[in-house]
Amino acid sequence: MSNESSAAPQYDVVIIGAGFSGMYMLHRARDLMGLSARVIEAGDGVGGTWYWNRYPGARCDSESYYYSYSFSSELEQEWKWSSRYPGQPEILTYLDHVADRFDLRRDIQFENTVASAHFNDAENYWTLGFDGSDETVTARFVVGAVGCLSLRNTPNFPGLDSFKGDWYHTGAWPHEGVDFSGKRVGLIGTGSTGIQATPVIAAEADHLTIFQRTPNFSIPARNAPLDAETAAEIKANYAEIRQRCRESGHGFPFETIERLASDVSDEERNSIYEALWEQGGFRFLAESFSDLRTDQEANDTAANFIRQKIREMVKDPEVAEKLLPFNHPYGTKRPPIDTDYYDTFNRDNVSLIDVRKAPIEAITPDGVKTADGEYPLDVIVFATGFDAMTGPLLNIDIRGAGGVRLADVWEGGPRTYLGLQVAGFPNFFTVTGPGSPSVLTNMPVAIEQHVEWISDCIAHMNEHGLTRIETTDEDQEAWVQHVSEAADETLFPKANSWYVGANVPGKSRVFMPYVAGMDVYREKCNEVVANGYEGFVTA
Ligand code: NA7
Repeated sequence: MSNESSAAPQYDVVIIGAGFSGMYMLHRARDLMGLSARVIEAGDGVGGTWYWNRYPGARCDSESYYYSYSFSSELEQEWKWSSRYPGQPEILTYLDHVADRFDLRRDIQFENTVASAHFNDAENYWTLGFDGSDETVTARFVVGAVGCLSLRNTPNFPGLDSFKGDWYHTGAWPHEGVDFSGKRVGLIGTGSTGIQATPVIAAEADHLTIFQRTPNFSIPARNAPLDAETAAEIKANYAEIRQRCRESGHGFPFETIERLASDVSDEERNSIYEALWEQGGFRFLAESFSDLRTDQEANDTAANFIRQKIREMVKDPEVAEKLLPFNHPYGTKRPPIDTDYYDTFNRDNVSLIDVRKAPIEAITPDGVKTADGEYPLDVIVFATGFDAMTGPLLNIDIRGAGGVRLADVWEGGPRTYLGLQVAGFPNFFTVTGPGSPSVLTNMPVAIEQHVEWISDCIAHMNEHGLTRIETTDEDQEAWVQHVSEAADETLFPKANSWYVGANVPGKSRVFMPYVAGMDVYREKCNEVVANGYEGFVTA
């Protein structure tokens, strides 16, 4: 690949990834701004996360009516969601519909994986190269819409190659599905994915063995069909619902609660938790008390409530004990929500293995070997998550001004200004990058804000005849510091979560998302613009 060409770049904008972010970015750049734009996508269809994660039980933990685009009122009025939480197939059908409705596919290059992105410092454009091809694409601007959870984390257990059965990572599930009937299945990982997959696999398999390293706090989802009356009410009030999402701290249309856990009696607190437990979903965290993620004692009240529920739901006290979370405050790892997760441990064909006590040592030809035994299996499912937030970008050989490698700049953890740009990488924007509220938010809300900010920035540059925009080291360092201080005011850093990169051996421990809230962040981004793109240098 060459960086030397002085021909005009082929595109105004090249977008990496055709998920929620990339699709909207394409629509804005091409249809609303009249720019030449191209999306490069590794898969053979749109959908990003929802294209790859086809595992049994895959479902969104945000409710369908607000886990969707808000940019087109026609789209939101015409689309019909079937249930409270949309399943993966339905979300993918929705995204396929969006691709067709806005005629996006003609500008998406499928089955191409971006391997490199190099900046031409003299002429201010990027050249992108692909895996297994000599083809290159050039663009004035690059938008990394690569997703936060798209680079799979498959632990490097010795012997995996020798396994005689089949193994799968939930994040690259076969399109034709997997038949578990009559099979002895092993599932490694009890994050949101493992918790969703467990009941569905258990119902089909001959036997399911779950290998758990860390028990989690899971809240019932209470999924149900979305009845016609509720759907009509949502549609009638969509403008207000969207407004509430945009103005909220986490992109949800929930009620803002100012009450502290210590403001109420034990009895009242318990009945608040009980009512939210019955309602199901993220409201348990969002609408109970405002200090659950900042005050350990407050957190303990919620954690103890959930532990008691687990004890009540799981009949075998020894199994229940193993399922009790013990090493992180509630809500400091991504809180899962579930359908019948704990009940599944009452089935005869399910066993739970604690691999914290006796770690997995190897995969053998016949199954999984831990420090205290071997478990014969026909199928192994890795629900072991992702190299989150930084992984998908670092998986590309990104070189900025002067050939500086992103991998070197981020060696000690991600450094960004607003999660939108990295100093030394002009004209390269990231959607929901580290340093922005991102994964702590209902994602479409964070995505739309970023895509709109980036589009407006490019429009501003075009209006003013500018060809280069880059943040400064100084502004970036101040932002990195602020992101870190914001996290330190909370309980988040206490957990070994993927938010801090703890799930990937050797990854620098840095709290990556910005915790202060989408509302605060949105205001900051608006201020940056009002102050003439403060923190950026343009030319
Ligand atoms: P997560 O939340 O990262 O969960 C991965 C699970 O896999 C978690 O229980 C891990 O245990 C476990 N894991 C990872 N590596 C190992 C090894 N080496 N041995 C045993 N167990 C291991 O990923 P998910 O796919 O569930 O969820 C990702 C996000 O998708 C989710 O947060 C939502 O935002 C949607 P650990 O907790 O690290 O001890």
